[in-house]
Amino acid sequence: MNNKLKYVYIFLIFSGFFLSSKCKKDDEPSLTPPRDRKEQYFENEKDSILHFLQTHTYTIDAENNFRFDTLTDPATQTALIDVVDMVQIPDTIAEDEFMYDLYYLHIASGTTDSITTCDRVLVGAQVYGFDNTPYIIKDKWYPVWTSVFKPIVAGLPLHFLHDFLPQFKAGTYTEVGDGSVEFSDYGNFVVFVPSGLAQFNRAITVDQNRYIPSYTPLVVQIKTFYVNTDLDGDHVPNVVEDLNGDGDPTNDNTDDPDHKDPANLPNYLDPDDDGDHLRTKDEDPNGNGDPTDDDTDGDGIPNYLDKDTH
Ligand SMILES: [Ca+2]
Ligand SMILES: [Ca+2]
Ligand SMILES: [Ca+2]
Ligand SMILES: [Ca+2]
Repeated sequence: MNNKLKYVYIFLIFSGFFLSSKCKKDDEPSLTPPRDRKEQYFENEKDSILHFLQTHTYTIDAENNFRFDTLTDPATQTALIDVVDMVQIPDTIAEDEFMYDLYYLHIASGTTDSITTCDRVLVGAQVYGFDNTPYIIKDKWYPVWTSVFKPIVAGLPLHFLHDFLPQFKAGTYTEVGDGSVEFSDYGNFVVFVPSGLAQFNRAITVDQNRYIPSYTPLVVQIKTFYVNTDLDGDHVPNVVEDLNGDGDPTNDNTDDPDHKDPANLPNYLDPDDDGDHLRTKDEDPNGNGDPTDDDTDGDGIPNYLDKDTH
């Protein structure tokens, strides 16, 4: 090794050393291991959620917004605990599996289209701390899209909504002249969410730099304004494009079953499902608007999924 090379070599070793020691220092906070999920729920959150429901009452205002307040007169006020329902939701991340008690207030079921696990839903969302801190600005019910199969609302992962949203229907809307719409008759519910079913150890920014802190249960209100039941517009509903029926439309791809082409879209986003260059909605010889009931060669596979039949 000549001197010049040696110098470069030593420089690289040292700069590498300094870089790695610097990185280590910067990364240190994230090296704190996350808390034990089961302990966090049973020791820090389960009782406090129950206590919150026992000691708070609520109102629903003219805009169907949920507000909670301290229960001061049990003779005239309704305690939340007396009106909520509860479902048990498994923790799918912890090694030692356990169940969360997920309490929710059913306000309205919705009136129009049913929601399936394969759809995308336009929701309004409000998120509060149990101390009434709003994490999304109050009265700002701007609609956000979420997939039911991978529900993330305003940056907050809420996977339990996968099984929850299909209990509700969408609403109706009217155009109000300035290009915006007003929603009514939608599904509406409030969930009292343990942090393990939401942000857990992450602090999440949701609205104008408001931070949802880690390890705190949340009050989440959801309104199901609108549902898109046919995302690729091919006249086959998203839920019917879930061919293996596992509730997830992202893993069904007729013209690329072995996932060889990353650019090939799964059926729920693919307007030509069998890749025969005739659009699915046009593989409808009986012309009834439903491509699923046309099987020209009688082989049990509808034309829109049958590459050799149009
Ligand atoms: Ca599927
Ligand atoms: Ca399709
Ligand atoms: Ca047809
Ligand atoms: Ca075909």
